[in-house]
Amino acid sequence: MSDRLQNVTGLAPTAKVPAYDRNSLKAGILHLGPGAFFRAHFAPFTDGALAAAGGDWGIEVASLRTPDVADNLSAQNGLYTVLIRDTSGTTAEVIGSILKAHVAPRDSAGLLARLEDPAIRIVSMTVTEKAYGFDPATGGLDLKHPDIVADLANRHAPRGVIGYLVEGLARRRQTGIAPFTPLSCDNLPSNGAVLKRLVLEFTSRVDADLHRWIEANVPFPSTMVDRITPASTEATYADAERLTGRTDMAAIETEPFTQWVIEDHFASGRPAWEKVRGALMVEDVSAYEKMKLRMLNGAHSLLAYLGYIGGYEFIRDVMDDAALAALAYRHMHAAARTLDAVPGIDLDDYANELIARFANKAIAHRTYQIAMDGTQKLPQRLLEPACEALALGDRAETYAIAVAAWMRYAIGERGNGERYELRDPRAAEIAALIADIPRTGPAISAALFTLPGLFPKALTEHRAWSQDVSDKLEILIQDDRLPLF
Ligand code: CS2
Repeated sequence: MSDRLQNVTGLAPTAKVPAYDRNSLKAGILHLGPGAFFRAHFAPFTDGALAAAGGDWGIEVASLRTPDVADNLSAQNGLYTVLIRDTSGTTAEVIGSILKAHVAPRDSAGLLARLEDPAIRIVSMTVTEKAYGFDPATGGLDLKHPDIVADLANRHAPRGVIGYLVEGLARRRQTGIAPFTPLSCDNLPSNGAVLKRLVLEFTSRVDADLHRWIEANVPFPSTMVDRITPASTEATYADAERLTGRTDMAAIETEPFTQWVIEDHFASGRPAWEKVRGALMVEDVSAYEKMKLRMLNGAHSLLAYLGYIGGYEFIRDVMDDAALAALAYRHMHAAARTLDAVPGIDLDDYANELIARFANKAIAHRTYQIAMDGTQKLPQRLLEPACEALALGDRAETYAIAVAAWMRYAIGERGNGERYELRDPRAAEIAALIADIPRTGPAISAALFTLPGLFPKALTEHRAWSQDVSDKLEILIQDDRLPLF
């Protein structure tokens, strides 16, 4: 094993290193949730902005739960490698924008002190859909979410995202410090607006003055984020070591494509992200967000559920099946019909580009990884656009296939009797709903349609469409070998 990656000198010439002096860099951003996606997207964009335009925009990160990533980053002075893979090979870039890593459950007071520091002007986050405490049924705060319950009861000692943001803003208001800009980078539609609503609903329950102050002073820009990032494996660490000459336990791998569309509303400045390839600053991000969630993520979920139950390990394998690749393409076009024009983007070109990205042979993106957290992903990816498609008079058949595939996956058992874990925050509820139900399309679909808050009435009460789901589920239960639809 080589030495640990700890500085940028003496690395193998195959590693690209930061083009700025890290020693004089000061932190301006605190990021919650330093998972693989953040390391493939936000941190490299910020690294690029630092190289292009400088500024005190180094990043401190904080894990709100498990310490592993933060500990690995700390052991490496914040440095880590991004491997960019495509069929022509793999390149390595060492990213220097992370300066420090915190572990919230170990030192909550330390994290709160960072939130109070006037030097921190942006608090960004990639915490996944399920961490926000968002209730898809109401669009507002989920008062049963464990973090929300805990943080409402004990707001000065938070543990969840909303609790930390609110306590950080409250302290700044109290000491007369300008607010930071909260910046959500998760795959939720209007993620900034959703975050604002959650923060305001939370504060309206605990502090009316703070509520008014946030409403008047804190911008919540929305963003559309995009870069396919499989979970790191032994192959990631081995290639990072080969290309940098150092052991790197925080290395990640990703695709060449990268895109970030950001609403340009910041309270106290931002890095020069617009100088980096793939970044676009806009007034309103919603058209881009809907396009990406419905065309990319919707098709991804469709392929992940069908692929996983059909025995395909990776999305690239699913794409090798001509019928499934054609289905993904058909779904993208169906999704495109629900979209308004997106400035500067031709939706046919976008669909073709997505098909090529999904098929990238160098990216080993597990269907099981994408299948995770279906109850948190289905609404914005599939259910809302399905309602709109039906309202437009479409049959919405590819949506019925996707929902049937999710339901087949939700049974938690392959045709050969092998069981697997659902990996969904509502897994226990799902299991209870279908425990004593016959394994048939009509019975399982009827049961899962009643999962509180998930399926809009416009779908469950649409006779032809819900029948279509039931029929397709019956076929998938009969035959895991993925009959052609
Ligand atoms: C995927 C996304 O895991 C998933 O649900 O659909 O993580 C997807 O890879 C990214 O949004 C691409 O930007």
